Amino acid sequence: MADRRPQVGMGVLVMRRGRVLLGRRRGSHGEGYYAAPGGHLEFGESFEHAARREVLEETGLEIGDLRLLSVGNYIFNREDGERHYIDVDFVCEAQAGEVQLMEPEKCDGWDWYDLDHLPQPLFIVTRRMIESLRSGVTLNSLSEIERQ
Ligand code: IPR
Repeated sequence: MADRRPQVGMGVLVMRRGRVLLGRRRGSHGEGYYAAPGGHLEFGESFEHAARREVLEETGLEIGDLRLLSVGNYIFNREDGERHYIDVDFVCEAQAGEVQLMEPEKCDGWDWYDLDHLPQPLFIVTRRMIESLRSGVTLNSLSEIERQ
């Protein structure tokens, strides 16, 4: 079944003055969990284009140079079944400009958080991204599939 194949997700840890941009997800799996901006890689799209597009679409922010942060293999439980994602995640600095809530149906609101005072609960992908930021480890385990 083609629709049972994994999809490719993208996450971007956007930073400004040492703080990270997170928002509480709504209307999809991981509802109620705080997550970094991100979404699906579109057909024929580069990682860089997808990352810049998703951040702009969701927050109105332009971002600087991107650095690979983490890669993960995730399964999400939803009422309509499981979704399997390979997520490729980046970190960058925000460029000048105010953050805007561009997709209120997908997020309760964006805010900047100190790494020592992160909101809870964190979306599993975002938790992994922050762990990677702290540890420098891009891929935790070749054999593990993480679930939320
Ligand atoms: P969209 O494309 O709706 O922004 O996707 P998303 O935020 O549900 O993210 C999809 C990939 C994640 C959940 C691993």
